[in-house]
Amino acid sequence: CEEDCAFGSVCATCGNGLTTASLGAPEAAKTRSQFNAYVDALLGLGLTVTVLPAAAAFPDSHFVEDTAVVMPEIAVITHPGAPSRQGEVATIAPVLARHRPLARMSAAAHMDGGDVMTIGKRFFVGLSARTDAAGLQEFAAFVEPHGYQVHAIDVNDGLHLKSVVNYVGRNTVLLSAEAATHPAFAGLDHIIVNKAEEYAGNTLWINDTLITPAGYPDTLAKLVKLGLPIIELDTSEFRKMDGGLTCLSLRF
Ligand code: CIR
Repeated sequence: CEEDCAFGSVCATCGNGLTTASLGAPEAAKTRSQFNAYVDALLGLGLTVTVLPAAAAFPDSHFVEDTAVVMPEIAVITHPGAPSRQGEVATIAPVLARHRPLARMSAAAHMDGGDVMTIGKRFFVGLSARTDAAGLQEFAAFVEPHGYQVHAIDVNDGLHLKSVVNYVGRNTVLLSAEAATHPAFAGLDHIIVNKAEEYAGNTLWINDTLITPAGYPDTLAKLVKLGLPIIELDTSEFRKMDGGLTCLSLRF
């Protein structure tokens, strides 16, 4: 059961962040209102929410998920793959230190939290443009002593592993057809997101409710069959910056 989460507020410079999308610039005011709706959804699910001050020097800093991986025993502070984002961890580490002992990744390794999917005591770590083999190795050294298994997954769709692959409860993973062939996902039931709706793979399972991006009817129809409550949120502005629902918070 997740009880806490931490956010970085959206700053006015959010349109200056990194992106590979060609969807135009996000509107700061609309980004903020979508962010507020997201915070309200998590409050409605019973979470205690810590909203951090906006950090104007870091236009991607509301995608706070990339700065850390939090588990019951420790919080791993990552060394993000994009140089422009590496300074974000200094704003997050002191906040997480109030909740967990910290393990800090070295500057020789790279990892974005968006590449780390957790299912119980298993971590699925995407090797991507942002997370490298050294990041995987350091992460494994931090978590294996706590009884976790770490599985490496090559990321070919999207920016991060969780851009398209996410656990949605009931032993089920939502993922692309390509990811579904990976042996690490063999023991799980699969819901395949079709190519046109890959963005909807970034669905969040929290306290047995699903939060999914609005506007992806095929994926929604498949998720409904799980029988869980579903909240749809407009994420148009985050999508313009390669972001989605999981990236906007650290949940623990
Ligand atoms: C970036 O390129 O780093 C940001 N514009 C988007 C990060 C999205 N984060 C995530 O999916 N965990």
